[in-house]
Amino acid sequence: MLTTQAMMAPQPTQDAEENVYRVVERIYKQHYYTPPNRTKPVAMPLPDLSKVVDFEASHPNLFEIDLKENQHYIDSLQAYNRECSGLDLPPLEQWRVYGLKGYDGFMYIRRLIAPEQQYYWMERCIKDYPNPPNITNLKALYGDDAGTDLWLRRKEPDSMLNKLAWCTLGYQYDWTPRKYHKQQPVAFPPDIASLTTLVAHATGSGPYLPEAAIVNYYKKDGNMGGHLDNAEYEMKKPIVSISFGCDAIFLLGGETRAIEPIPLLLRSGDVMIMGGRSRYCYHGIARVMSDNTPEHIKHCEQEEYKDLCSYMKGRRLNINTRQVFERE
Ligand SMILES: O=C(O)CCC(=O)C(=O)O
Repeated sequence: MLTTQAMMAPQPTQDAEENVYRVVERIYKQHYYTPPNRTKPVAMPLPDLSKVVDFEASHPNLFEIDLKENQHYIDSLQAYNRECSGLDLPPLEQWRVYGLKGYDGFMYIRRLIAPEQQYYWMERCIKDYPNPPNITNLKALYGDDAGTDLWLRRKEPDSMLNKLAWCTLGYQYDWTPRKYHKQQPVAFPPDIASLTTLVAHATGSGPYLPEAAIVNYYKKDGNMGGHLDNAEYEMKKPIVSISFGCDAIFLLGGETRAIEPIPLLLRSGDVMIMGGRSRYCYHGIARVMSDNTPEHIKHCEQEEYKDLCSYMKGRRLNINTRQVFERE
């Protein structure tokens, strides 16, 4: 059932029945529109957020998951001890994990990464991950040299930092034949591997071998269109997705675009797991809430992170990992 707001939104080009995902996406995504009697676009008011599921509040579709009832708990405790050193995560029994009714295999861990730890991850995303052998959208556009040491070169007149949109880690997806090449492994960052292996174990998806990841860099008011992530040969293992920076409205749809997506509010330091049938669902970022820069970024007190936090104002980062190949 579409909301009144959806019906008032500009009509999509395709049949709405086919494209309910896009109709909902437009509600949240649009910042400007041109009224019929005007030539210039005008700013839209903030969309109605009353339907957005906030994991910090109660919602009829949310339920809490007790990891101790999970048969993998003991396993994950061992994994925790093995993997957690240096990650500084809360003890496993303090993790707040939520499921979403109707979305098999979806889980959400609230505030897993504390603000002080978020600085570490944001720094890695901006300073380290976009360097070779990892590929960035800039390398794809401008060739080999582009994109290296973007942070160090950020004050140069031709700095490309602002154009950084994504970087890929580990196995590289080859867009021409649309596949990963098993014979061409690329080293995967051990810190992301430890974190996401632990998360997958603890939530019942172990063993998990993160082999490829995308880091997304969202600018002010950015978004990412609805899509499926179905290029991996191993689809039984989840996508583990971590958010940093501004809040965002994530749409979790169904296995076709005809199914109305549910809007979820993703916050900095939270981790989302898309396994089970949710791994096959359309999803995307309808809106980065650029006015909601978290306090610890807006008013960073740690000298060494001040520049980084100033770059992060109005922006969002996301790391998402996948196991690509079936392993015994
Ligand atoms: O930014 C996000 O949270 C979603 C990213 C995503 O869906 C993707 O990279 O495939």
